[in-house]
Amino acid sequence: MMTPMRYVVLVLCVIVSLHFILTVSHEAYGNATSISHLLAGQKKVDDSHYAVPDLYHWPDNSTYRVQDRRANATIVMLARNSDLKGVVKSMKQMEDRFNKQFRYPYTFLNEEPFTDKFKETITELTNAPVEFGLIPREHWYQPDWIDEAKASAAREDMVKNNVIYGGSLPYRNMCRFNSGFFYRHELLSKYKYYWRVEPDVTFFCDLDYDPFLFMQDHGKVYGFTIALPEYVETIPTLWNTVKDFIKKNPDVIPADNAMDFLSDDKGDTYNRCHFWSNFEIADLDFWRGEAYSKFFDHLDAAGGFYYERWGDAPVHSIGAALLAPKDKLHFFHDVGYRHEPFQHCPRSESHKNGKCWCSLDDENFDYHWYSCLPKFDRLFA
Ligand SMILES: Nc1nc2c(ncn2[C@@H]2O[C@H](COP(=O)(O)OP(=O)(O)OP(=O)(O)O)[C@@H](O)[C@H]2O)c(=O)[nH]1
Ligand SMILES: [Mg+2]
Repeated sequence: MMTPMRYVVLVLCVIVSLHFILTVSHEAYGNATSISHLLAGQKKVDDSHYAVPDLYHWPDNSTYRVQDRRANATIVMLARNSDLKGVVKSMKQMEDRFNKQFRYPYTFLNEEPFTDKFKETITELTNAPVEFGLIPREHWYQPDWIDEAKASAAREDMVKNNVIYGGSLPYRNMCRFNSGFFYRHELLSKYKYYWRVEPDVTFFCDLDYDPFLFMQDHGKVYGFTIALPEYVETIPTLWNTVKDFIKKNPDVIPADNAMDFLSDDKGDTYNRCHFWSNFEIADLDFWRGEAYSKFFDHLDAAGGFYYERWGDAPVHSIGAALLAPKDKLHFFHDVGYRHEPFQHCPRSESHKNGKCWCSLDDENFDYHWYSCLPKFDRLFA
């Protein structure tokens, strides 16, 4: 063989060997370079099994109509007065893309009273009813039984390690409130379903069906749009606490749960996958039920909301994936959505039906190497 040819062969061999080693040793690399992933990049993903039946969709000419059949549901936003600008951005889109037709009531919650300016600005944006609620102190602030010296040492450590929101006490209050208290607020007690919305999000597509009725008719308890792994530094002892709960409460865990979304080794370790809880359409009664109440109390008693920085996203996700049969979880593939820095853009027919303005060519997180959606897909494969 001629010398230059030998080099070419050698380089090719090194590349192939490296690819093989990385595929075997790094699951994320393997996923990202797999044939199915590459095909997904070519928009060939079949998402038909996530489709919402035609009978839920309203034809185009039926705008501004409040449907006869309605779910008992609210759109809920936790916000500070200082979040107003981002709240308005999210809410205007919510109205234009969906709620102008459906007129579901809004519920705003805050641990401080909302200002008149906040309330007036919000109520101008919609014809739907709006309620503003004050969060009871005992649902928000760090409980007395938390060892403050231990908690503040943990915060300082996280600041040193550049953990996002690692030094923030309000952020921890917010995560604990969203994990275990929002659904107990008196303004939410009359509702069964909610759609959680955050400031500064983007909705890319028109939604011409009622997602709450879909949830209700199909017995779904939790709906999401984006799934990804949690930062390991924020949850060092979360999974051991969960395993302890499983051991003590086997009776509340259904056999057909979604453990394989959470763990790659049948529950021994947590793969950190969670549904991104800044978007949620879910059943309040599921959180209020016996299983999740026990689950939340168990986690809360361990103190990890303050001694670490447990987020409501992994807590809700582990709760939903563990305590509900897997077919009660729903991927809202037809809701085009962005919360910085990730977005989900509906594919194929849904993109056209929703008149979506997100591009499918880039930025779609679904089959990005960091996405946990493939693990959700595999639950039903
Ligand atoms: N009332 C109140 N709401 C809060 C507080 N902190 C956060 N929130 C709300 O809780 C939700 C989550 O907070 P975010 O700051 O968006 O947290 P995040 O999504 O993890 O981080 P970002 O990337 O900053 O969006 C949002 O709806 C906020 O408006 C707080 O101290 N008080
Ligand atoms: Mg946010």
